[in-house]
Amino acid sequence: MKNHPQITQIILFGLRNLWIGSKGQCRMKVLLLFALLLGCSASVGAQQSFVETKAQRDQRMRWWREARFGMFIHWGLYAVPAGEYNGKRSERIGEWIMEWANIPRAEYEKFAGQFNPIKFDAKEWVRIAKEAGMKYIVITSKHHDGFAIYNSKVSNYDIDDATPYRRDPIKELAAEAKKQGLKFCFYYSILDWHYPAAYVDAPGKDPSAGNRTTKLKPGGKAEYLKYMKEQLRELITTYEPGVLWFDGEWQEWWTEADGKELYRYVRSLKPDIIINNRVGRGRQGMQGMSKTDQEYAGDFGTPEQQIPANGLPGVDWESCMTMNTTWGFKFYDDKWKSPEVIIRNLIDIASKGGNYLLNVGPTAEGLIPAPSVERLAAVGKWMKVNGASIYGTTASPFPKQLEFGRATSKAGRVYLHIFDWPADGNLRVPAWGKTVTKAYLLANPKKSLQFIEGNDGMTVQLPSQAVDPIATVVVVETK
Ligand code: JFZ
Repeated sequence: MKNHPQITQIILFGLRNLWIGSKGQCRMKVLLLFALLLGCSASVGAQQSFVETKAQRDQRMRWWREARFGMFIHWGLYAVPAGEYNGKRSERIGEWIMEWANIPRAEYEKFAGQFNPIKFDAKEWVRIAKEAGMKYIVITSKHHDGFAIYNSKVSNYDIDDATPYRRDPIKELAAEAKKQGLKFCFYYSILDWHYPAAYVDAPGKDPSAGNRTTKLKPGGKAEYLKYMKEQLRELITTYEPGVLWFDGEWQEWWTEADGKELYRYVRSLKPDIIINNRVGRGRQGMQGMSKTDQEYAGDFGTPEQQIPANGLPGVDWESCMTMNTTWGFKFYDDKWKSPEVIIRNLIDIASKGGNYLLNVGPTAEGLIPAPSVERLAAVGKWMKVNGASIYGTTASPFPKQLEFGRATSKAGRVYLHIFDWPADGNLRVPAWGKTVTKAYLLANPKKSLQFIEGNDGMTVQLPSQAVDPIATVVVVETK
């Protein structure tokens, strides 16, 4: 609301003239009018508190756009069964076990007694993320199962009250993230399988088990909204998260108006916070983008387990992905993506102007699984050399997908990510309307590469062998 102060000034000016030019009873009327206008403008301000100028929005989104790479952490009671219940396993995701194994609430609650993450080490978790080159952490404060992984004062169903651990690991994690320079953020599920007013109405299902959708008993919605807001207030005021990443919004009882209202509420508690589009009803399926970004609540789109083919110019978005096939820990899921796939995903996403939120699912003991740690170390090794081609970059300047790999841009330069090394060592780069002044390998900036510019592009002479077979980065400086 940039115009807001100006409008107020104009109104005040008008009122001053009215005041000067009036007497007695008339002055009373002016006073009344003044009070009325004041009330109006205040309520407009509150209602539209999330309306901001482009410059204000750019400022708020700045760290997030520059970061490009974050760690998603799915950690909760589902790490106890770890994908197996009464001998039953599933191809489905681990944090949905209360749904796919049809576990009644009272049974699921018992996992709390076995959740004792004595090996949790906040410093180590943050170190793993930081070493990978990640700039922020988004952790599940409460997933669909309703269990709070932080110390919630408005619930006993949380790690501090209901588990033998009797501590708040999130306090330590938030503090450690801040210490090591990473932004600390929360996931929060609107869908809640544990809330008393929620029940399942589906054939063959326990009414208190998990389900894709739940219903709320009469009067339950107002009660639940109050509870949710109290938890969100705790999360925001205690841990000062940079992002609130909502989920579970596809419930039929959750409306776009609810989403807008929740968005405003969260922003009112922390004006510079960033909120994903799953707060409202604007998300279109798993591609995750809002139908139109002006109309729907939320600051960024959330493609899940996928990368939009052509990126989404002018829209902020973040692809969240797993490293195996589950978000929450499953002890038998060994379908790990290779470091090559993960690194190239990061590059692909950056080349399309998005962020990459890469998931880990720690165990009930508090450990990030070793295969995840290994892969993150490999990403970190690549990022140490090539991070400049990812952080603070914007999408590829080329109108068509490059044949040899991907590209990102920054003021005065383009980064070329070579996936397929040219057999003859000559990298053909299509023209993009800029005059090239210099080319070199990001891994070796002191040594310039020869290049020839033609009408339809340039050819860069590369070493005969790939410097990094996963992705070698060539920097091209332009006028
Ligand atoms: C959601 C969660 O359900 C999932 O557990 C995980 O947290 C992921 C990051 O986000 O994934 C979805 C989102 C939407 C649907 C299903 C799973 N849906 O609409 O059916």
